Amino acid sequence: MRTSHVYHAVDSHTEGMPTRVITGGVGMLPGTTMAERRTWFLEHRDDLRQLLMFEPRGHASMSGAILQPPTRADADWGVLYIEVSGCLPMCGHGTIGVATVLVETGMVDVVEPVTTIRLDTPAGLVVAEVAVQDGRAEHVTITNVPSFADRLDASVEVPGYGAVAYDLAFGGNFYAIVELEALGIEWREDRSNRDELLGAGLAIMEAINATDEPVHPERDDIRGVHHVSLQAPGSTAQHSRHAMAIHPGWFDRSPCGTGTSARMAQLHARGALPLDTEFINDSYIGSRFHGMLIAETEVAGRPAVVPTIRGRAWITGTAQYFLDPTDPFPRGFLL
Ligand code: PYC
Repeated sequence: MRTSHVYHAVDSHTEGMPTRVITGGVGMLPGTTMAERRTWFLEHRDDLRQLLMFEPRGHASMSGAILQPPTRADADWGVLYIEVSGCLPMCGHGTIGVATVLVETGMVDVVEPVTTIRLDTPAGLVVAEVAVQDGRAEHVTITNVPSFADRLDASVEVPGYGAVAYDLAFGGNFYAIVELEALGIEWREDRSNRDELLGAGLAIMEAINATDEPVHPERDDIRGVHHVSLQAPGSTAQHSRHAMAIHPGWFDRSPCGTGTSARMAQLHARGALPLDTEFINDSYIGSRFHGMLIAETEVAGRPAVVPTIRGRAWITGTAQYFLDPTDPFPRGFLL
């Protein structure tokens, strides 16, 4: 065995969606904020993201997080989200996975019944309250960054689908929210038409980005829509189900924490979801997050809300990932 680097990982899944938490081997990234570190990493170390996420160490729907020392005094850990698509500013399932790993490996001081962890993310400070019993992280509630509806009742011309009606909301990433019925696509419990759903989601995000790319009003490093939430028939402001199509071509297995935040911001802007009211969001595979809006706020003068998301994660293993100098795929690959 030969390796030029060893990367230490604790693998987990949050309601079905993997989070490979890199606990060692990367070192401290340059940057005075996690947003700067994200930009630096994308420019200089995208090879490392690909090594850790792509095949043969990962797969086409892989997701993870690199732990860092925080860049702000009020945070316990810094988090850089990595996935097959790039580096998200914020990831809800990833944060629930990170908080579970930090507690169950003793990387934070564990307090029962609730351990509070303050995470420095590229999108801002995110607080995770971990319900702990006998050392086990039972569930995690995150208080996400301010979320807002960017546009309601918008329409975009999508090749093959004509004019598609959508709402667009921000919950740490931008989400286009589309009713599946309006697209004329069936919801199938056996997911046998997943290619059709994915194709529609990718075509919609491409059309929106080409004609009216969203940009965060305070952060021009957060732009573009790479997630389309396809709402199942019967979804309501109390209980929704969706398939989350993600660039470049996969579905979130979890109910998507930032997507749930965006959905709640959309419903609130439509007057359908008041504060302090439970919202249940189910994923494409039927796993569940519980959400709640706890405050109203503003982002660059726009009405916004503060969402919380509750979900569960499980550690699935630990690993050391190697890169042999003769490995012909130092950046991995995707099929
Ligand atoms: O949980 O926020 C989330 C997320 C984003 C992409 C995949 N999961």
